[in-house]
Amino acid sequence: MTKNKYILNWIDEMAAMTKPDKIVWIDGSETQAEALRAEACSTGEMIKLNQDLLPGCYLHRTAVNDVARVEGRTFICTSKKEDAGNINNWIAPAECYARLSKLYTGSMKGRTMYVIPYSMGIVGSEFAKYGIELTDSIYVVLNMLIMTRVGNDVLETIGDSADYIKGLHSKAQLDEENRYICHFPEDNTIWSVNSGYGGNVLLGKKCFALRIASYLGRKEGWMAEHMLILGVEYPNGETKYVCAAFPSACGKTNLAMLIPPETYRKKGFKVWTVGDDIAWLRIGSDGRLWAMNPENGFFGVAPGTNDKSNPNALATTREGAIFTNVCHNLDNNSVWWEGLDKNPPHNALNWRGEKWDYTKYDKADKVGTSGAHPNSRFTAKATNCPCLSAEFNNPAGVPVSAIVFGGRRARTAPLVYQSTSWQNGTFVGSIMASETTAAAAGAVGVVRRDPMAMRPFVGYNMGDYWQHWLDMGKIIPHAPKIFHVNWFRTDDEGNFIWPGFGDNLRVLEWILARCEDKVDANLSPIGYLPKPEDINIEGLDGVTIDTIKDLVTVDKESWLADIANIRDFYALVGDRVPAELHKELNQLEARLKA
Ligand code: GTP
Ligand code: SPV
Ligand code: MN
Repeated sequence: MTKNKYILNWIDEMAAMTKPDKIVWIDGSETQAEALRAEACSTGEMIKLNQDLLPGCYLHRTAVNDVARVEGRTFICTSKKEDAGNINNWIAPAECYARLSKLYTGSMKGRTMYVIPYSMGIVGSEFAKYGIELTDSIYVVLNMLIMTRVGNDVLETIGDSADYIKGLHSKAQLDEENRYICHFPEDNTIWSVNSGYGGNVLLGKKCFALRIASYLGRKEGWMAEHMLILGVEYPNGETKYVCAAFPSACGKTNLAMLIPPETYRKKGFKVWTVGDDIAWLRIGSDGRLWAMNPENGFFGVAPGTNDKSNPNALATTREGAIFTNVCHNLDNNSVWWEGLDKNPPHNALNWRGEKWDYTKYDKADKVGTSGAHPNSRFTAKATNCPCLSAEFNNPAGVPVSAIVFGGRRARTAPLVYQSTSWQNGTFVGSIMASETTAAAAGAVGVVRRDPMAMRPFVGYNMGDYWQHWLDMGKIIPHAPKIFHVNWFRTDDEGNFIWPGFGDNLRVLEWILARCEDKVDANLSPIGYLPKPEDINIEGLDGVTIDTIKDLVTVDKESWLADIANIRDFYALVGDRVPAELHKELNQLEARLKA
């Protein structure tokens, strides 16, 4: 434990409000974790799966009304409303503390309060940051044990300091109407109440490592981004690193763990995973930008994960994993989800825990008829991942050659293009858009602007965030090049044109060749497009040079229609949109009209 007065006083205060029956400190030991798993199984909170098929694996179901992040109930509570900006929901801090205190009062009665000291990053390293999460959920404890670095060494490293993020979580009554995910960046505090789901309650992840960290990054001169980090190892043994920001459920985990196509494997290409969701970026003493993954595990989308699409992710989940809201196969006490294989279990419970009839599956009503919820997830240890980078535990991270933005766009965005400068790349990030997914509550498939894939995760004013990007560009001596990709263009029948997954390496190869000036490109109104013959299609079935030509065409009409939408969005972000970005937008429009 600890003698730290700030920590002890804060826990006393929180316990006086929530009134738990007892307080248990999580020490990161396997003995304690195993006892908690047993307790969760005895109450039905978790189900122990077939230990021959899935050793150390468990199933958990959340409440039916609590299956995704709730952006409408997520708040940035800065003293001034304009510091949170128009894109974030805002409540004045004093009012928010008062409102939530009522909900927390007595919310842990009859329950245990667990104290989880955790680190984002390698404990004791220069770039690590620490948090303590108080929670009344064993499920949260067990997930945090996988997703972060937990234990007494964290308390020792915090020492007497007040420098840690104070996180309070209570499931309370899981009342949807009173669900709040609130951030107080000026107080290093996160309060979450009435949810038990993923990003709402694993406070180290989106709440700390993105919302609070982005705020700290702006103050301290670094960046916290919704980005995967991967290394491409060339046949000569050299490895180049790429960071990519795609919105939730748009392919970060898949790209981070990609398996090179056969022709690339034969030549000796390998891809290594450093992170699949969050990157903390800092300028190294060598003048390059370095990326570190603050997490210790993966909280990945289950549906669609299979032996072909992502065998590395599947392998990662075969031991010590927690599955949330997937389908329970009662014949062998294992798990299943849509897209795992073509054999849905006949004797199974759906994600709600009801008897499931796979013959009733209806694509038009996935939530109502699927075995696994579309946003069902696995929580798995990074160290299980067969393609985990040797640099995963390097506290400094890895040097970044390219930053890639991307989203789901059925039409407008081409397969890949390169920005013309850091400023133009920041603009490209700021105008990103994507069709919404099941990762957040609300309608699915609606195009919305999602700058840098950070719309739900920026802990301050979006305009100031863009200004921070521009400012960083001015002080990184050897900045990465910035690109945009879209794996999701569809034909008239709605089928994806680009095969995606492992074949995305073909696009990464072009991107990295551009970073080293090894390949030419065509300058278009939106930026540099590949010459179609420079995308390697060797060994690809059904993709010809004409397919690539089609994928890299820029339809001026749909881009001009987008410009109007971007203008509206900039207006919504408001008067802190940097003048440079307005200028970039006007120039883009002029080029498209020329
Ligand atoms: P979060 O964990 O929510 O941040 O999501 P993520 O960005 O890590 O997304 P993930 O890799 O889990 O992919 C989500 C969905 O996109 C899955 O259903 C995948 O099958 C699908 N997907 C990923 N990559 C591709 C691709 O290259 N092409 C196509 N067509 N689908 C893809
Ligand atoms: C996302 O929604 O981007 C996720 C899952 O990575 S959650 O942890 O719920 O935010
Ligand atoms: Mn994510």
